[in-house]
Amino acid sequence: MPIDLRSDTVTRPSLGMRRAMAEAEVGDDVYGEDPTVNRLEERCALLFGKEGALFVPSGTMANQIALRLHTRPGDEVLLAPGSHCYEYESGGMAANAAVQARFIGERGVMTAEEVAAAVRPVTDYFPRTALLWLENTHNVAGGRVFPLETMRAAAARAAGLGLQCHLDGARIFNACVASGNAPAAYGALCDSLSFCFSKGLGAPVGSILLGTRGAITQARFLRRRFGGAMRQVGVLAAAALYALDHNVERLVEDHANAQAFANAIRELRGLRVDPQAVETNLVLFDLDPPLPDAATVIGLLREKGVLVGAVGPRRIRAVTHLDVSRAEVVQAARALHEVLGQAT
Ligand code: TLP
Repeated sequence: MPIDLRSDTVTRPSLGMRRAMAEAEVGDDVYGEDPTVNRLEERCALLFGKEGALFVPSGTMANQIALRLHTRPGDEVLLAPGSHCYEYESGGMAANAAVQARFIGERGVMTAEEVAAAVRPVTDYFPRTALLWLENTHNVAGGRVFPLETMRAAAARAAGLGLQCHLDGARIFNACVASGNAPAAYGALCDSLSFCFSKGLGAPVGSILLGTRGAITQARFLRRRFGGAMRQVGVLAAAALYALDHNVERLVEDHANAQAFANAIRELRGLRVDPQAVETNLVLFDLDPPLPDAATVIGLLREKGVLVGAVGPRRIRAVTHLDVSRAEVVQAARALHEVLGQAT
């Protein structure tokens, strides 16, 4: 088996999780009759202090539904450059919600002042600024944790200006564990929030969307329209419940492993990595010439049984997760030394 650092999405359900899935009590969730799904939705809503929750197949679907909930065609959405819903959802913002993006902030974080400055006056020629979109941790910013006070202030200013606010919390538990903030602290500052079970939490499938009771009723309708209404899906909800019980606190190990990886590669000549910028389980590093580019290094690492991904022509991302140990992370760093011809 290769050491797979491409993403935390690559984790496989553990034996314990598979057992929980096999034993799950199920029913037809389209009739609202799957007791395991109902239990999961209630638990998540409670955990984040929201009225309602909806289990959906993917983080992308949660985001796409959220965009539809909070906007009308032609509206403008304020979001940080590189946000997942803009970059990696196959143009869904435009295709599904028909909205346009306005980028604010830097490395995934925006201030209240930046929000206020970007909201358009109401006229008959500007688009309507409808939604503030937050992402925490921020993927393209290298798993950065959005500082809670800054986030609260940005969201409060947006609310004061009549905007809705959604938090793409695909990796919200990484943010919680790294910062010590409770999930409800994030739930309190936004109108809706989504997070994924299928990343660091180790479940095979599934994300959740949280919001007001009214928003979730509407979201249920949109999920159906997007083809995401599922039947005896308690088998997947059981994996998600298992993940909440067993795989949240252990995220600190992934963060420590990411830190160890960054430290182990930081003295490589021509490679730029900032271990201090590694706050959670993502490590970004850049390769300066004369080092080979990202595609070449990825190919060479693959030959040594190490998988990583490119996020730019000279930028690589390595992600730690519950299927890679400290020893494997150290081995991956050693492989990188070798392929860059700098083994000691
Ligand atoms: N991110 C994936 C890829 O799509 C890039 C990854 O490997 O990191 N929000 C954020 C912040 C995400 O990072 C992702 C997945 C999603 C949403 C979408 O989740 P899924 O893949 O379940 O649709």
